[in-house]
Amino acid sequence: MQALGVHDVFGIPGDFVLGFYGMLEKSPIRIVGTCNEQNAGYAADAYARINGIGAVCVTYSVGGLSLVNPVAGAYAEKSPVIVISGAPGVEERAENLLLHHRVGAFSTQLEIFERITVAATCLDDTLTAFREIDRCLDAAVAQKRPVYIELPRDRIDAVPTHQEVAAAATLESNAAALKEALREASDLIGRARRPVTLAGVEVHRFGLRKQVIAFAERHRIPICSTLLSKSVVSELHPLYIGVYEGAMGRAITRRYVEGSDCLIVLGAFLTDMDLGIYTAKIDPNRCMLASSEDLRIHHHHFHDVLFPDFVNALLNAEIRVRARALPRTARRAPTVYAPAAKKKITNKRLFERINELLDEHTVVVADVGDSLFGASDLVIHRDSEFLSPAYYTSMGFAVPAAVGVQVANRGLRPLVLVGDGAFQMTGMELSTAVRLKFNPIVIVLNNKGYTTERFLQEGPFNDLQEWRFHALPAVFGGGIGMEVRTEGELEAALVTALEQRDTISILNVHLARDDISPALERLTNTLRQRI
Ligand SMILES: Cc1ncc(C[n+]2csc(CCOP(=O)(O)OP(=O)(O)O)c2C)c(N)n1
Ligand SMILES: [Mg+2]
Repeated sequence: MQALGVHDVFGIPGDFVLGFYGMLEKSPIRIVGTCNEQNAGYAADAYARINGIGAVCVTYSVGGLSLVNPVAGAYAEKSPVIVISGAPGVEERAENLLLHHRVGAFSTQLEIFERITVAATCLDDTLTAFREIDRCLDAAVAQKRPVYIELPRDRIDAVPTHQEVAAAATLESNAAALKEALREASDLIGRARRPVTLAGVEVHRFGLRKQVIAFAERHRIPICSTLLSKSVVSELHPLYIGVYEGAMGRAITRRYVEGSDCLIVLGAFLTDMDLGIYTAKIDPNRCMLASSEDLRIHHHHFHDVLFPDFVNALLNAEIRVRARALPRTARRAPTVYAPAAKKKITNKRLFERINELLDEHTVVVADVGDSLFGASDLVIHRDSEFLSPAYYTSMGFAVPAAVGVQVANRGLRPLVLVGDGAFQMTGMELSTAVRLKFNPIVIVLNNKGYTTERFLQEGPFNDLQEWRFHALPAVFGGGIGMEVRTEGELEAALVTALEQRDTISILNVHLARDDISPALERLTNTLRQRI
C-alpha cells in the first residue's frame, strides 16, 4: 500500500482488527480516526480522488457493514478505495462459535463486498494470501474501483511460505484494433464541422488530463465536462465551454454539444445525472465513446483497447481538422458582486458571492441537493478542484469528504456546500477536522428541509428539526460559527472565515424553503410536466 502511495488509512478499531491496528501504528502509515465508519468511507473516497488511491480499515460487520454505502458510491463513481476489515480468526471459525458481530455465515460480509468491489478476498490461507493481496491491489489500480481485503485476526502474523514472484500481469492493447479505431476516429474528427470533446471522470482517474487538454489545444477543439467530472479541465481554459448536463446546464453549452456532428466522449459514463436526468439529446450516430469499459465509434465496437492507450494515440495522431470557427466563449463575463448590506441573502446571490471567493487553493466539496445543482454553475479555477458524489448522490458525503481532502493535502482548503438535511447526516465529522486543526469553510444552505424533494413531492416528510448549526463549535470544542441572514452578514462571515487558518468555520445561511438555484430552476422547468 505504501508503494502505491497510501500514506493514511481512515477507520475505527475493534477487537477483530486491533492486532492489525497495532501493526499499522508501528508502520509509516497514519491512522485517521473518524466518528463512524460511514464517514471513514467517504473520507477515504475523497482522499482517493485527490491522492490517486485511498484506504479504510475497520472491524468486522458493525464497522464493515457501515461502509457499504460509501464503498458502493466509490464503486459507482470510480474511486479506488482499499477496504480492509478485521474478521474472526480461521481457528475460531472452525469451531463455529457464535461470536459477537456475526451475521449468519462467517462469509456474509465478504459476499456483500463481492458485489460492490472489483476484487474481494479473505486472507485465510497463507499459501495464497500474498498473491491475493497483489491481485486486489492491482485491480484497484487498474480499474479505479474499490477492493476488499478481509483479515482473519489469527492470520495477521503470517509470513510467506515461499518466495513470492509478483505476477507480470500488465494488460496490453491489441495493436491492430487500436490502429483501426484510431483511423476511424481520426477520419471522423478530420471531417467534422463542429467537433467537441466531452471529458469525463475517467480522464481524471486515469491521470489523462494533460493529454486531453493537449489534444484539444492541438486541434482547437472545444471541451466540456460532465457534472461528475466538473473541473477535470480548468474552467478558465479558453477552450472550455462548460458543464454539459442536458436541460440542467446552460443553454450555450447544450446547444453546442447537441449540435455537434462529432462528439468525442472520453471517459464519461452517460448517467442520468450527467445528462440532466435524461433531458440531454445526444445522437449516437455522431458520437465516439471511449472509456475503460468500452470503445465505440459510431456503431463500431472495438475490444481490447485500453482507454489510456486510445487517448494517448489520439493525441499523437496526425489529424487534419477542417478550418472552423470556435464557439463564442461560454465563459461569462466576470460579474462584479456588490453586496447590499441589508438585503436578505438568496441562493442565487450566495452562489454569485462564492464564485468570487474561489482561488487555486480552494476545493469545492458539494453535497447532494441544491448544493450540487447550485455549484454546477461555479467557475472552478484549477483542475480537479470540485468534488461531489454527483452520480451516486448519497447525501452526507461532503463534510467527511472535506476531512479526506485535507488529510491528502493540507495545502488545499475545502469550501463545503451542504444542505441542512445532508449536514444532519454526517456533520459531526467536523469534530475530526477540529481535532486535526483543519480549516474547512462549511456553508450550510439552511432552507428548512429537503428542498430538492419538496419540488418533486411536497409533504411533512420533507421537514426537519432546525438545528442551530452555528452553535456547533461549542459542542466540538473548537471552530467558529456564524449566522447569516443578509448579504452584509455574509460578507462579514466570509471575512472572518478566511482569516481562520487553523480551525473550521460554519456559516448557517438562512434561505427561504422554496428558494432554489438557477440550475435547479432550469431543470424543474424542463421536468415539471414529466414529474
Ligand atoms: C443518503 C440519502 N438519502 C436520501 C436521499 C434522497 N434525497 C435527495 S435530495 C434530498 C434532500 C436534500 O436535502 P438537503 O440536504 O437539505 O438539501 P436541499 O435539497 O434542501 O438543498 C433527499 C432526501 C439521498 N440522495 N441520499
Ligand atoms: Mg435543505
